[in-house]
Amino acid sequence: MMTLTPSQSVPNLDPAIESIREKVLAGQRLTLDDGKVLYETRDIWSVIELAKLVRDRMHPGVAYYNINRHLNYSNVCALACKFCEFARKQGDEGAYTRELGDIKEQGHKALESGATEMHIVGGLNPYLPFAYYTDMLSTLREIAPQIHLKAFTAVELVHLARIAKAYTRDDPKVGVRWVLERLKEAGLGSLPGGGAEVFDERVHKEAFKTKIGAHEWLDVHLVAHELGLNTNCTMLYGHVDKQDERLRHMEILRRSQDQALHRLGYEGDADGYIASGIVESEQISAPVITLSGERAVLPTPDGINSQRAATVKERSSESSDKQGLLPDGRGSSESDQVLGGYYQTITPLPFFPDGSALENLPGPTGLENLRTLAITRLMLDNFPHVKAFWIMQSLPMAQVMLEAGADDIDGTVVWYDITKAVGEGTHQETTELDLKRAIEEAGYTPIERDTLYRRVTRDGSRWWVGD
Ligand code: V47
Repeated sequence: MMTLTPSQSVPNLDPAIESIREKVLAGQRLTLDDGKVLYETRDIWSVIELAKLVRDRMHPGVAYYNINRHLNYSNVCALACKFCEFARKQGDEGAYTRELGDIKEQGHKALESGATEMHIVGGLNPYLPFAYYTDMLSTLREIAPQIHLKAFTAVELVHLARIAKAYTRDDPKVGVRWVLERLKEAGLGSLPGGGAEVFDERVHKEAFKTKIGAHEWLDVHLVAHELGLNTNCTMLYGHVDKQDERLRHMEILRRSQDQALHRLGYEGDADGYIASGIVESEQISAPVITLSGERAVLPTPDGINSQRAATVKERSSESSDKQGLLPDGRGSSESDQVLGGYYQTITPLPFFPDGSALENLPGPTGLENLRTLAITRLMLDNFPHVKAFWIMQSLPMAQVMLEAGADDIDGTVVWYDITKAVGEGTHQETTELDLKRAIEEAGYTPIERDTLYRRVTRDGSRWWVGD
């Protein structure tokens, strides 16, 4: 037998990864035990390589970015989540609430800067009436009808149902539906993914016990999907959470996406892997739907690309593998339809301890961030996109993230008040040139997208969706 000297040996090559590699190549759903292996292996580069393989299969050769503005309308918040450094009580130093005039100005600035999206979130301000929110949206809609308004996290929407007196304990979904319908009429285009944190009762109690829990967060997104609104989601990790709790968070989200995609007509695998012992996901009856295999057709808001779907149908008749396919008759040019109502993207958010009540904790390291991102890409096999939010990672790190599972960088941002990786103050801006340079240098073609991941084309100050 030949013995390898240390310099000839290949470090960190873990045979336990091999069975996972086979599943990934076959586009099969990974189990929570697989996730555990991915977290525990010393061979982090294989984890990253697998995530890149999936990311490249879903988005060959390209990475997305968008030109947007974040707007935090108020930091006054009734809650006191331990991880949050953003919230203030009314009258505290630094507490603010933007007047409608100020919001109008932000709308004009967004318009002038060519932004395609405004991302609007704030604290649970008990002093603002429901009309403030509908006025905010309709004012922005009037100023800039072309700009997509992605606004309000699930916890804000439950708060809005309460202040609008539409909330009932028996079925919170009813009040949330009423609120979302009003906001949609006022111009709401989609929901951001904030406030999910980590879906786990222990973490919830320890870090954000007065905030809504997993059930309510999921219900809000379910109602939004039923109303045809696309939504995003997040995972705020690296505080009091443990790795197995993150994996369960991912399982709950992918089951929730199974449900959304099934409603849109996707077939799936009725015998696919479903983790046991997780109340939130066991209640979901949809089959397992994966989109990470070679033949999967990603959902788009314009319906399924008919040419690609036809190829898929042809191939599917040759094969019994039906994962992630639309049933017959969907996706033909006659039946192309708007396919709203699913999760578009997950943004993993590393915890920043500074200024929070958990400031004694160290926060996650760079390798932990890359590993968690890669595992997120691998576990969330039915999420079309994984986003690198450079504000919380830095732009150089966001570039590295494109190699480890991310396919999208959010965005030009301009002002951001919640938390940030580098720099002081709320001015957090990068240019389109910097985003494109970061993407190109990583070996991808940059594609400017709108909020719904449609290609944006520009001619001077004009922009439109499509080529
Ligand atoms: O909801 C709060 C998190 C979120 C801290 O959907 C913290 O497209 C780290 O949700 N350290 C806001 N994170 C950001 C967010 C987001 C960002 C970009 C894109 C999208 C999208 C969503 O930040 C909050 C909370 O989960 N957060 N405090 C902290 N100390």
